[in-house]
Amino acid sequence: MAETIQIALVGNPNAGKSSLFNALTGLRQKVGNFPGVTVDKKAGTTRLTDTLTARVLDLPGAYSLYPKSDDERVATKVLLHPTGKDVPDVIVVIVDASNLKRNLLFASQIMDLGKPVVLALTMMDLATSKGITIDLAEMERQMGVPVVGVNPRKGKGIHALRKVIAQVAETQRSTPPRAFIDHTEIAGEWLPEVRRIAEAPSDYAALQMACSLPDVPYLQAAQKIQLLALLDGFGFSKARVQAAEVIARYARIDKIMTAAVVTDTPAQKSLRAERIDKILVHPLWGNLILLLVLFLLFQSIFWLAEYPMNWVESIFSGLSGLLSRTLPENAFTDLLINGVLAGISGVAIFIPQIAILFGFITLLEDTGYMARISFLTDRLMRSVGMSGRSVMPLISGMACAVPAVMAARTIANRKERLITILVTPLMSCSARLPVYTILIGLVIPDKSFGPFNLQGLVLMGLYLLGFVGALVVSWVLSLFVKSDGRSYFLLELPYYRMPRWKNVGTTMIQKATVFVRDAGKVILVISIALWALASYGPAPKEISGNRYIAAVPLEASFAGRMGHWIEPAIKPLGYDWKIGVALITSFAAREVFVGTMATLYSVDEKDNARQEATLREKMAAARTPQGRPVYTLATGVSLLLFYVFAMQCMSTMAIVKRETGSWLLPIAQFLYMGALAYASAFLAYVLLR
Ligand SMILES: Nc1nc2c(ncn2[C@@H]2O[C@H](COP(=O)(O)OP(=O)(O)OP(=O)(O)O)[C@@H](O)[C@H]2O)c(=O)[nH]1
Ligand SMILES: [Mg+2]
Repeated sequence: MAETIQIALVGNPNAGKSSLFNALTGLRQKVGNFPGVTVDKKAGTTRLTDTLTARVLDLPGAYSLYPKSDDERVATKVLLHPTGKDVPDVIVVIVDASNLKRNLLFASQIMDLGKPVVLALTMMDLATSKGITIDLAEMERQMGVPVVGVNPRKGKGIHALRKVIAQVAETQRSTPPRAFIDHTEIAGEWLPEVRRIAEAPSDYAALQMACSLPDVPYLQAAQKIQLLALLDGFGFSKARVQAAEVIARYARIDKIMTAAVVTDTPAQKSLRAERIDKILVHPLWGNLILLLVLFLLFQSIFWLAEYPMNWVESIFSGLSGLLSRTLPENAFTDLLINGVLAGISGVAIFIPQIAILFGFITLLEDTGYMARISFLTDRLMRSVGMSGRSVMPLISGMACAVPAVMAARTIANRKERLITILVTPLMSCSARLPVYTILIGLVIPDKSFGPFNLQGLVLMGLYLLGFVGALVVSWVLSLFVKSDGRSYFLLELPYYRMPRWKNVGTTMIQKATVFVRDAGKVILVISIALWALASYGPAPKEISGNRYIAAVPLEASFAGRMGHWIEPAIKPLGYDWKIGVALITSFAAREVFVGTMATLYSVDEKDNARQEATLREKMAAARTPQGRPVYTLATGVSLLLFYVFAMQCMSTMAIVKRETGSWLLPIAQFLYMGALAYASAFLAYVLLR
């Protein structure tokens, strides 16, 4: 049987760790061109040789062994914890060759922990175009650990890396003969004593521990007390030791670079990037371009998606027609067509739009533009109590709030992080898109003014509204949440890179599939339940014997009664009882609204000629008992606003609980968003009626 070792991929943010992880394991961990893409650890396996396999751990990026934010903490925990299932046998440090000096700082700290280390140099292509030549053999001699050049984007050097890792694992040869710097010199006489008490595996591990006290999770309280007293006696100053450490490391790194690195002509590539950035992060032009980019995004969600959406729509209505003609007429057929198929088709239609949305976001991330957006908006964000770091969570909230809330881990300041988590679900996520589209199609005329399509503009308006809502709420919260010190915003602007079109394509397909699968599961369950609730109802008093009867009119069914039950609460917003049912079911997830509507209208009209009409046609034809259209401008806008603001997503609440450790925040979020939703929907209905 093959032996299995454990390897950890660590390094600075945006150095290519996840790309390398994907190249090694064949998995598809998210990759993007900005620091802080990965915020949690992820494991995969790779075969190193015929007899050796490895469990590979992809980790969030970190700048040093002294973590400042939660994502960095995930990485350093794996490096420093002496026990646990993630303890690596070999550490692979990913070093960005185009940013060698800063990357080597972290690498040298890791080497001094005393574990077998391999350096994998990525971005060699970028370094070359910046005029940097690295002598890998000399580098290896100088560093005292194996150095391998790789390009995970192109799959180059991966085989060599596997072999080196296997050799290191088998011979343990790469524990460097001596430490990178002289720790006794920068520390003090306390070092051996600290090492003994803390049972640290190396001098540097002991020094690192001393500088991190009392925040060292794997030490016992008694050890900590002993250590603190000891250090106190020696007049230990953390700031002085850390400064001395960095100076000593850079001094040696400078020597190594003089020996192994040649830099000629000033970099063409970086000059070009600077010129582009002069415009793209310019206070005026930069913001105008940003607006234009967002505008194109929303217009194209309508333009590009229109045809594929029509195809999907006609496929499903054709299928439903075919099934109802060929299958025998019984309750099962009814369930299949009016419950399941109707519910699924309701969401499936939105696959093209969701794919386009994800494609666009991937493009922004892949090219490096996303980091520019956070740079541009830092001032705005700061003025409302967040920081430029909050922009990445907010923008990825346009796709889905669940990963977005996790992305807030990169925010080191606690206050800014909490506020960001609280307001991120206000960003319009892809699950709202189906609701927006169907309601916009119903109540907003399909008119164009020159290049502007009215429906596209309204859609953009809804997204902007969510964003503005997030800013306003953040500002209000910042008055209440206590701050733990001033924060500063440091973000590297990554190089511009050509997007990898294959990545954009696969992300579109993958995300659309996940959306259909996840939404499909919920909708399947809910639409079956709903079909039963909508098709059956309590028996009227005059029929005795049977307690429930089938084929009641929809209004008299269980679902109908449920809708009527909450009608008093939603009447002031202009909603009828069918919308009421959809509101209730979509508290599980927003897109369920469309599935519910599809099932309700399908059950309601199963015996008449409109059976094969699309959901939108059925909704457009819906009338109140007084004979007026249900979906007027007032009702439509009111409902749109409700969906902009309401927290209708169990998954988001669960993830907020996990990230903050208590139910307090998700409940607060649910309440404030609900109040905002109800108030704005009410106002819109009253004003537009
Ligand atoms: N030119 C070039 N680009 C690369 C190379 N390796 C990775 N990239 C690109 O670098 C960017 C960052 O890659 P990731 O794999 O997401 O980096 P990461 O280290 O996981 O980043 P975080 O998770 O944010 O810490 C992506 O745009 C990759 O396509 C390389 O060798 N050359
Ligand atoms: Mg990553």
